[in-house]
Amino acid sequence: MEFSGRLDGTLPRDGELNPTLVALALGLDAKEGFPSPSVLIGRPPELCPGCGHRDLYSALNEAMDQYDKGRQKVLSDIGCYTLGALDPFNAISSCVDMGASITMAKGASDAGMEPAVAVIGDSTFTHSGITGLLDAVNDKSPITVCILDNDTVAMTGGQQAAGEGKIERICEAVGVEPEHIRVVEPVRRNHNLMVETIREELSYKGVSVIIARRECVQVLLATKKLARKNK
Ligand SMILES: Cc1ncc(C[n+]2csc(CCOP(=O)(O)OP(=O)(O)O)c2C)c(N)n1
Ligand code: SF4
Repeated sequence: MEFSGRLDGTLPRDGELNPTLVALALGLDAKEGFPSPSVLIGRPPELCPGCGHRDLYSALNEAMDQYDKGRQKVLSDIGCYTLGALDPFNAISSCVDMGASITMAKGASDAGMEPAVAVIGDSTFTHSGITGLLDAVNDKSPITVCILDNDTVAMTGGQQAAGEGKIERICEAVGVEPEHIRVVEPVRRNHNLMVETIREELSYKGVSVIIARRECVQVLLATKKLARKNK
């Protein structure tokens, strides 16, 4: 049998595969960006229904409403929460690498952006966000860091998060003042409370951390399913 792919040059040897590259490799017309656009409806990825990231972004957007949208950017990172860059939220403006959100927010703050906000997942924070937070604390930079703590590494399949049960203590250990480490539960009924909390911390001229903590819905469902199976 004959195989085509990366080795014979049908596909590029490096980088991610996307629908256009796959369409071209299959000999389909990729001009429309996707094979057979007449039978397939574009379905951009989105946060799961019920995901806590949704509630945090709704509150963050409302809290940020009072600032100039053209000038104001929310720096973010890679994880499920990156989907907050898309409709209907359009809440974040960057995703560079794991941990860049905090250092970018600090840099933006140094350059005069106010408020400077970073959004980062709990696993990304423990991977390489802590050093940026320490830097911001040392420089007393006025930044607000939202740590979206869903108790897992959701985007890569639900592995155990390295910072489980330790996020507040880590923030305190690098020097964030305890009264500016705020924990919220991102659920719809807490919307107004979250908006208020975020607004308070956006106006604080120092480092603040808002931890939005609610378990990933998919992990919760999988755990429940497993528990039922093992009964
Ligand atoms: C250096 C590096 N290692 C691993 C990955 C793969 N990766 C993508 S997102 C992610 C973590 C996401 O977890 P979290 O920040 O908790 O966000 P969640 O998906 O749970 O919302 C990882 C490990 C990566 N993008 N870069
Ligand atoms: S897998 Fe979990 S964290 Fe990711 S979008 Fe779905 S509910 Fe949210």
